[in-house]
Amino acid sequence: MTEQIATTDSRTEFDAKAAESGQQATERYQENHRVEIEVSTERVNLLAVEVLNSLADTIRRHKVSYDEFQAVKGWLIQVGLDGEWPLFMDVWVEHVIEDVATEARHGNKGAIEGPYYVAQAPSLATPATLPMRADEAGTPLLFQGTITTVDGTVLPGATVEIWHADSHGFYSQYSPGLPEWNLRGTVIADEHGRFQINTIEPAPYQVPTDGACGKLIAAAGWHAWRPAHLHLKVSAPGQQLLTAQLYFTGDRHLSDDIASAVKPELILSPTPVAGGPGEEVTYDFVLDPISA
Ligand code: MBD
Ligand code: FE
Repeated sequence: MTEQIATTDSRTEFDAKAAESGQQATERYQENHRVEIEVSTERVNLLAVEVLNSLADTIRRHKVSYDEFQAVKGWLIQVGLDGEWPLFMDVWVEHVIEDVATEARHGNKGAIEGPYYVAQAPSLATPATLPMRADEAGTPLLFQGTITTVDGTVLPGATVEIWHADSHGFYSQYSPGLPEWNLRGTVIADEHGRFQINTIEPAPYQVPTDGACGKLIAAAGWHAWRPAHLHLKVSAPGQQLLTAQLYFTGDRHLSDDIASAVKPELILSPTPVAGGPGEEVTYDFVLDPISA
């Protein structure tokens, strides 16, 4: 008389589907990033006219056909159905926004946030070990450094939010089968502004090939890869939030990141830990003050 109720999701990260991570990223945007801003009629008119005019120029110059127009319409609809607008915007547009937003900074270079940030990851004192599976694969990495202002003052209690893919290139909360906070944490620096984070080295990330963005990539003959990276948000009272990514020397996609987000100042060169299995690297963050 007892009914069997399947309560377990037996899928693994390798069963990740574009539409599933897309739907997650879309929901996350709607929860955390939705902004209501006042933009003047003049500015909306200026920007919308300029964007539409450059589209018109391309259509006329290359004599885009009716069939091509209808195909693009169908593709745009599919981007939405797959929930891939966050992915599309962050891969192909955010890098320019980030450059413009941070051009006046004197401290650390930043990089795009991307679609997979989750706020409120578990808070960890330094020295910290990120939440990970008991048998988490990958080269152990000790990532450490100091957080200062542009004039060299250390920032005790500064916060380093860190999130990254696992050694197969999957992010927790966007691929099935991973513990909720796997490889995500909020690390609080000590009284000298120092942090130590034990984690594993992520794998390069491939944009899902089975969704609308993947279809564009294949149709255009591009590759779908980002170099391996750590994502970071570094903050302290009175300082501007730094959103950054750090990459690894020797990665084959440093020079052709599909998201155009690599900067030379953001490349790490870890060295083997003496007598240990993993690698270590020191990288110091310099934050710009919030301007008065
Ligand atoms: C990522 O992990 C990422 O960092 C960006 C920018 C886009 C897609 C996936
Ligand atoms: Fe990423």
